[in-house]
Amino acid sequence: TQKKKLIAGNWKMNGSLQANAALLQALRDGLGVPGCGVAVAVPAPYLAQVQALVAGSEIALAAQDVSQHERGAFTGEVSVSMLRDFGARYALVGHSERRQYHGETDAVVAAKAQRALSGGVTPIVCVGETLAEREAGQTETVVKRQLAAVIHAVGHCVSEIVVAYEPVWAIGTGRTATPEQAQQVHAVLRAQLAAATESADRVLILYGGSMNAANAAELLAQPDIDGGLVGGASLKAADFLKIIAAAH
Ligand code: G2H
Repeated sequence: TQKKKLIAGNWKMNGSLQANAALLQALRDGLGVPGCGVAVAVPAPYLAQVQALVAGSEIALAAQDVSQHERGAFTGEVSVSMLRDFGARYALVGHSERRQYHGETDAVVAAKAQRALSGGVTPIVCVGETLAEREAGQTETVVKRQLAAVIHAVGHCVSEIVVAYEPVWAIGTGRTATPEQAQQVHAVLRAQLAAATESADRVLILYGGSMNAANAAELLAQPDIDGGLVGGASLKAADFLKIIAAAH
């Protein structure tokens, strides 16, 4: 495909004022003119800091979550208009850690994706099966169910979302899906998108789960893998830059 790939770092709950400044400086120094889109998903308290650190660069700002509500009595939540105030272009939605540890259901994830879109922030919708689900042969059923909820909620805006396939058993475990395993699921997701929009080819489907400098190129060479959502390896500038360089 000719479309520009996207490499998004997901810092998760890591970082500090000092570490963020050093990481962004190293990224900016090494980035040049990237052949792909680049984003960093940072903890909410650092949005303002990182907005300033990426200003004038090719690096886009992303949040790791967004509330499904517009405003009001939702203690601890961050709204899409708040993200917009700090220049966030993307928000992760439904990361497996949110689903697993914070009880986010398909319905909540779908509502968040819809809220992000209507507030002008592109949701990066994460889907993926657990090891037990894969071993039970349910991979396709699970990811299709997760994506279907979002497609239903966003209606004709489906071509504006980004999807990230993250097999839960590959997250932070050092165990990556093989390029063939990942491609197989990406093709299923592409077909599901194609049934909902004529622009399915334009939708970026990222792979996430222990993507690193050594395995990125072969994953990104698959026809339906349009980029990466990178956790651990996005915290080291040299590794993240290598992954970016592998995305053309
Ligand atoms: C999957 C990924 C980034 P890691 O969660 O979202 O993390 O690359 O550390 O597996």
